[in-house]
Amino acid sequence: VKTCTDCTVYAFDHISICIEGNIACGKTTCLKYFKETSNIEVLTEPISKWRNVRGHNLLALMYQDPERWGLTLQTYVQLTMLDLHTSAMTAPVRMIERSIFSAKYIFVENLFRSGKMPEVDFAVLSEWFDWITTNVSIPVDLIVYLQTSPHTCHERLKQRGREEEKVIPLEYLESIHQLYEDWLIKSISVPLPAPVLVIPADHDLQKMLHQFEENRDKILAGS
Ligand code: DCM
Ligand code: MG
Repeated sequence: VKTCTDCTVYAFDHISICIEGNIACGKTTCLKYFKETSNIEVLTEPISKWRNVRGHNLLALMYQDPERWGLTLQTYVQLTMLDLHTSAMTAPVRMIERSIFSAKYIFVENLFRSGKMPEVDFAVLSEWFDWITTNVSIPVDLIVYLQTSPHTCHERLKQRGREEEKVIPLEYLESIHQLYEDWLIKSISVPLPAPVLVIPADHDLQKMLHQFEENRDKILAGS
């Protein structure tokens, strides 16, 4: 392992993997498994920041009134994800929960398409996103898609019982699912930043851990 302090040089022989999937699909379980069984850097979604921006719970505000707070949350999500992607790597392999890409292509897109985000808000977020992805290098080598049915996610969401998410109906998870499928499976409408490895994720924990084990070399090689 090289211990180089020059990040631009360092980044080239490093691997970044994004774990993608619907809300409560099992991303955290996947990240936890790899964190515990390998020597990689694991970056989880900065949800604690979204729940506490200088004392404001922006995630809760967004779920209570998406028309009013969608832009505010997604602007902050974009900033915090950019911060994750551009932070100096602490190991040769990095695994990130979601990405700045899914924030835009899935969550912002969903707010807009469902009529909960005014077109001008969508335009401003898109301008920011286009500027960032044109001017900042965000290397992604592999996307791991934990593919679930919306129904499974709905059950897991109820089980984990995150307060802000109690208002999420099955239809919301169905819309998010559809956007994920269009992006990562059908590859329509928006570009793919990296190749996709699909892992069926409706199974119980034991089977999921087994599948992570089976795919571990492929995943950690970023291919
Ligand atoms: N979330 C959001 N917008 C994003 C990313 C995430 O509204 N761009 C929300 C969806 C979930 C929570 O944050 O309520 C993340 O939880 P999970 O990792 O299980 O999807
Ligand atoms: Mg999570």
